[in-house]
Amino acid sequence: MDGQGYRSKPCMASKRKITGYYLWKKGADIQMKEITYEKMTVGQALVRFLDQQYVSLDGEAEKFVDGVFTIFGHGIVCGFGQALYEYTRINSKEADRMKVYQGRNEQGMAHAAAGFAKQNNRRKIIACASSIGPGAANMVTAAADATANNIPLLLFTGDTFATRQPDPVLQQIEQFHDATLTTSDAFRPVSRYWDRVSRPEQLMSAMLNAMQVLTDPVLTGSVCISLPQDVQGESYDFPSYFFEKRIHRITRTIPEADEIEKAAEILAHKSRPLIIAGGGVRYSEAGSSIEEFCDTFGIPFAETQAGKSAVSSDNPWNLGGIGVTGNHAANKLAKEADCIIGIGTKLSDFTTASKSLFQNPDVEFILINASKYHAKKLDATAVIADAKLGTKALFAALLEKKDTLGTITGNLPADENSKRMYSLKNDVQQAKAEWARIMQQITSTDYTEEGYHSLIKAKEAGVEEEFVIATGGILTQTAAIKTIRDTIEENAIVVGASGSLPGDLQRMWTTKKKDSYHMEYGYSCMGYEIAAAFGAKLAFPDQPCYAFVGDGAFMMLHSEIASTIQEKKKIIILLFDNCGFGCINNLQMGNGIGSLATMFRYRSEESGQQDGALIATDFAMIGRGYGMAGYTAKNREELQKALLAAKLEERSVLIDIKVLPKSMTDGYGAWWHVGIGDSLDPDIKEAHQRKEENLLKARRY
Ligand SMILES: Cc1ncc(C[n+]2csc(CCOP(=O)(O)OP(=O)(O)O)c2C)c(N)n1
Repeated sequence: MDGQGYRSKPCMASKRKITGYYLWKKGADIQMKEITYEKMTVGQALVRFLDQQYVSLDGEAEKFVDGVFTIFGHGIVCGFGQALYEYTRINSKEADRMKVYQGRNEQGMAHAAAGFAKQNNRRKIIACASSIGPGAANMVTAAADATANNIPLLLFTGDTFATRQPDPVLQQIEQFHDATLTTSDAFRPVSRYWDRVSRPEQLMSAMLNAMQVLTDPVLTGSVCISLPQDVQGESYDFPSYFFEKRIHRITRTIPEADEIEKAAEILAHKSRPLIIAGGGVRYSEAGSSIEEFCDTFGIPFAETQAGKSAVSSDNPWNLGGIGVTGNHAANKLAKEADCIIGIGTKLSDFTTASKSLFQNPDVEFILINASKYHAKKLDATAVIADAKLGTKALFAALLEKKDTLGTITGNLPADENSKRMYSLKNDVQQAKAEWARIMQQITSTDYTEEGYHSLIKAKEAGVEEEFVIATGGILTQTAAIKTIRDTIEENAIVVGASGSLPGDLQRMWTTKKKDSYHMEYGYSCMGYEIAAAFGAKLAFPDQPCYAFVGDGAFMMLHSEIASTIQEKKKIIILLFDNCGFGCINNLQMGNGIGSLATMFRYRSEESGQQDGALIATDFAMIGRGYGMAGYTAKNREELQKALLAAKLEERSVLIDIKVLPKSMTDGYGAWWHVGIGDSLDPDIKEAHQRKEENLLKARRY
């Protein structure tokens, strides 16, 4: 609403609808506007408010709240649930009316909502509503996940009675030292905004604050609004202006001229710069600005997990994934770079190789980020700005200095200094060619009884032979990924989060279509994959959606398969079964520790330990049990056939891919800092010493 207003007391003309006056200041004039107050419950007011929220980025307004995901239970089904029931029926003729989705597990449904928001580049959400107690507690993990990834997630937790009259209610914890504590309080540390609506009138400020946080590019994450169940059903005279259509503008922070000048001055004197494109590039839709920047100045760029697919892999300056899960080309150039320009990245330990990646003694950092917190990391020269506006401003400032630059190329005339740029171009091409050669090698190997060498060296003796006997699988994970990339649609959205797959995909996956790579690697939460693939499919029903998931993560959470069937939204689950928590087994054994509780083995009667035979699971049958099409692939041909058949299926599909343990990619020139202690065991001692040596190379902050 424009102008500033205040309201007079409502006159109690009618029991249901009452009117009052709103004094409206427009310029110098004071205008009087009649306003209506409507008596309704908190639940009814909330639903009506949600349906009137819109967002706009660069001027285009779109509806923000697509619907509500819920698993009803006590504390949510009567107040809010009743309101949803009424509202979605009354408005049933409207094309964009809010929908109600049925979850199967509260964590799963909240991940699906986060996947939906991420795939919509944070411009559309599905709110989630849970019952009190365990229903709410189940969403805590998903709340943390969304906050770590800066994804808007709006959660309503049903809560105990504000009046406390029936306490203790079913599922109430009852903390003796603090009567105000309930399960909803567990969301405080994982939410960007937290509130409890203990009186009906608090709903208004709570929801306005919630919207402001959800639509702020810097703050966005989880918002938890706790709704005591009695308050949801209480009535109040809500003013009509609470229900007016609101357009929340997603702001682009404009860079300060002096910050840009400082950054341009540093960059102008560098000859081996490297850009790191993070998630901010995706959300700000800065991909083409980065391309223009890199083409013009001859600067290569690398992708973080969240930044991948903002620019096509075909761009000659795109080196691909960087860091611990990065490839040879990106990590090589990162080590040599004399200037790192981080755009929209929070520089996680995976991106910086635990701050050890940048080894050029002259390296300086320029960080463009809408968040001051992230822009100031690594003691960088900060440009606090939206990724797109910051990149464009730096581009313009650098053009001004074109006569003194060492890296000019593209549309601009070459001069003496441009020789340095040419050497960089050669280096980029060479590094990429070397990585392509490695890729060719690692994707063309299958298991053979003799002469087979796994990429991961630290392993239990004979584990591959055992695996072949247990499952019949002879595929390597790397060959499977190549087969998938070669077979599936170019516009397929691939979703992942945990295990060894994000690493392999960041290194190996190539993208042509914008935003087709959907990786949750801020929290790397097992269980996100399938739920979020469903969310991505709800967001883009016309694009094929694939969930890349390990057997461990599948077993942890796959409940939303049932929701994909219910909504007739086809997803294809690519399940990589290596009979274990593979990446953790690698981490364990790679640090000199023996294999313990990371492979899926029977408990042996002789040893009393879980070191018996590998446990084979028929995951395709589980898929079929849900009503999906289920395929098993034990070699490349079977995998390719299954992928082609999956394309033709109308329903969701699960392909159970039996991939050899230890056949994922290993590190390519980047170290990851994990807390390995000293030990008398020689293997662990050696790992500890390696850590100490690497620590010497790492920056301290
Ligand atoms: C909810 C959750 N619990 C634990 C972890 C720690 N963790 C990360 S990867 C992983 C094992 C994943 O195994 P799997 O899904 O089979 O994938 P693989 O490593 O074999 O490719 C574990 C336990 C996590 N990331 N998320």
